[in-house]
Amino acid sequence: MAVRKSASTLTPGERAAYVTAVKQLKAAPSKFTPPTTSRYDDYVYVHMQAMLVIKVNDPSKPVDNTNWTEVSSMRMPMWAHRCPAFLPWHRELLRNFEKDLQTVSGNPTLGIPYWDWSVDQNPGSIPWTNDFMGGDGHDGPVTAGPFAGSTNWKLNLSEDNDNGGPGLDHLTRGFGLAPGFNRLPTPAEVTATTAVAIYDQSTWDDHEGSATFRNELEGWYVPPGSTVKDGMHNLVHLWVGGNTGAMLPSSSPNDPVFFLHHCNIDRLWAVWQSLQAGPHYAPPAPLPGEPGQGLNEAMIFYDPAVSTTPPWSDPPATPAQVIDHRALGYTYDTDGRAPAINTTFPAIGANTLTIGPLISRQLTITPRDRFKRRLSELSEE
Ligand SMILES: [Cu+2]
Repeated sequence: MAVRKSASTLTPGERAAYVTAVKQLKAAPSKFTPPTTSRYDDYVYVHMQAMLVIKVNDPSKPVDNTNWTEVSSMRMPMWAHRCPAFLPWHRELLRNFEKDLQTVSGNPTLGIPYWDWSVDQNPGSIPWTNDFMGGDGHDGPVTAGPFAGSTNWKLNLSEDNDNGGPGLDHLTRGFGLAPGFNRLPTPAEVTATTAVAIYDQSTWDDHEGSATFRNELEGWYVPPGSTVKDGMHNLVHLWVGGNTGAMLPSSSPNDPVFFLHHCNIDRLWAVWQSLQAGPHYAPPAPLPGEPGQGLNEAMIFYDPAVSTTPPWSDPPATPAQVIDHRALGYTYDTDGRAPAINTTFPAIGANTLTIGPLISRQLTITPRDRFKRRLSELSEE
């Protein structure tokens, strides 16, 4: 059983062991057919396939930045984002990533650490130290730490932020530089999000008026009066990525902090389950035209048109199979601990579902980039 701990509580030895395991995964062979450059890159590839429709130029060769083309900048229908499966899909991704880390490190209890960004907000502290994730790039290359520069950490598969198509070969960040996304989520916002009783509900997407747990945790619903336009999960991607960073496009798992961020998102799903009566996932039945979303429906992790083997050998998990994280072989150091409730925060809209009249979709391309592209595309139809 792996214990997933707060990154802020790891010892220097635990930080070093985690970095070593991640780098071992970057040196391990791909399991896709055709292969990517490494097992780590398989996770980048799974995430890219979930957001874009891509084509492999030459299937007889490995898939890297010289061998793929963007067919569509937004996969529709969605597999993993702006939809109910957002939480179980990323849970399954992280579970397999963790199992791979355990295999390459020979440590069956290795757990992905989580970055509690509502608490650990200092850009000079954990997770950003030079013995762990490294630091800021100020809208440019990360210059320190184990993942700085393409010789230490090469991005073999990456998407350009603005144009689709291949991106940079090195890690970039821009803490807080995207206009309007200059801060991280607060403890009060975590409290408000976990107070929302309903997991998800029609319209089951990224509707800005849909105050469900999944939509608020993903970051599309933002309570009235907030100082940011996107919250929680989206806001963290945008804060780390800035205007041009690796955390913005579909290839965001290229930044190793992706897994620490999503580990915290996964933990908050577990915290929410301990607070709310449930149901802890919805919809119970498949959604017409939206594959991979029903409680007992297999989620989708790759496109058979570009890969002839799945990314991992398990039969594809359903949301129902991953609701209980302990049954998957890991716990959080916060399991069973009463979460801190911020009593000073007016829980605006918590426990109520407000879906406004169908909003007119706006055409606005900002550094929010991928995160808003679907709305802009819909308005063009
Ligand atoms: Cu994602």
